Amino acid sequence: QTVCVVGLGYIGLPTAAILASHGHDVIGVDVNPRHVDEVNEGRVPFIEPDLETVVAGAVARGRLHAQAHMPWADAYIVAVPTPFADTYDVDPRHIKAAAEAIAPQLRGGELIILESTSPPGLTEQMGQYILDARPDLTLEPGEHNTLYLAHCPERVLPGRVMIEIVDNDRIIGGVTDEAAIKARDLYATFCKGELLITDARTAEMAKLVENSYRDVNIAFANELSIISDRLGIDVWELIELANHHPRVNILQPGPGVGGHCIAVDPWFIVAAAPEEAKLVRLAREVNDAKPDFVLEKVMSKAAKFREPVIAALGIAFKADIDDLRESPSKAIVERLAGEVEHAKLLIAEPNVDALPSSLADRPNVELASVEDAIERADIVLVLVDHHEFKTLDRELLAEKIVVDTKGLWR
Ligand code: SAJ
Repeated sequence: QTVCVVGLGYIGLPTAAILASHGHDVIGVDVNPRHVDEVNEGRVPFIEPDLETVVAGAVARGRLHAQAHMPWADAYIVAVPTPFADTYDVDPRHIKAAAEAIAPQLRGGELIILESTSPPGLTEQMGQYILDARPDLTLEPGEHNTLYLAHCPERVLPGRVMIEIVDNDRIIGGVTDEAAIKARDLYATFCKGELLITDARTAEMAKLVENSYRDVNIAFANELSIISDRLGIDVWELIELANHHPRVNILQPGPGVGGHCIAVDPWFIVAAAPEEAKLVRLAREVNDAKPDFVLEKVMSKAAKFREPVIAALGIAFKADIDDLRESPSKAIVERLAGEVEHAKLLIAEPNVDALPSSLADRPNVELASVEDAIERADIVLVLVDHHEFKTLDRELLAEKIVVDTKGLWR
């Protein structure tokens, strides 16, 4: 079977590589020529453990090939970005472009799977984009010109993608029952988890609900941290104690919620049901406001110094990754650099070699080793629980003012 994977990013490329290593002939399509070239050389344009080995092997055996133009294939897997527009509703432009590129290639009988995170209805909308371009085709099953359309959301955790892509259970949402069965048969060739069949809308919603569940739980933890601060209680001890109850499992507070999934997906639910999605919206607002609380805390400490030196530990969006996108820690540091007068900011981020331009261009900001940053600082601000910080010599912190948003050094 020839499978075409559209979009060779964090999800598309691992999926293409795994399919190729399970006997499929895979063509990866990407609009970025640099991505295409790198993949054809067996390289990966971002960090993900074990991915490069599988990509290089598949390319060397001739099973995986990348190109810019859309080919014909028995099955298409679409994994392009679905960002939100200003209104918090989805911006479907990449889905539309993919659909319009696939449409002219189709002969009837093909399976088309949308993996990108989608608000309820987007899979059907993608089908409509295709049918608008190809009125000679149909979604009605059993005809010579039938297209089989399904939504199979990805649920892999960055950093564990190559394990989770095979081991996780998968939700398979067919626009028709026949499409769901065809999609299930394709995933069965590489997926060891359970393959759970439903309709496309429920599958779309299930993915959004999983990430919202986590967002609501983290918002609860973040609110508890603010309440505990007011009441003079150690929130980490509090949560640890409460979690001993067999039916309680509170997540951890932090400087806010980042990444491109948990901080985005709940908004699709809010956009789809604005009147009803009260708790989902409030959780987003609580998590988005957490950086303000951290900022105020640091500013009140900094006010005691004429020229405060602040060591900021971590700017990634979570522990032990190099991903700075949608990072609340990075946003906090940017605001500190702009808003605290005469402050000097020393940033320790062991996972990057250089600061992003939003920070690098500022005269009062410097990338430093964690030891150097702490030694020179008046205030030490912990923003990410990277493993390098956990094992630090506590002697370094004597006489420092510490603002610890991750409860590392309790
Ligand atoms: N965070 C906390 N406290 C916690 C856990 C996380 O503040 O107790 C913060 C993190 O620091 C980070 C953000 O939340 O800023 C998100 O991190 P994460 O590790 O919870 O999730 P992501 O965004 O890396 O990946 C999530 C995963 N979804 C779930 O666990 C339900 C992953 O399985 C999904 O595939 C991914 O979103 C996605 O692509 O949707």
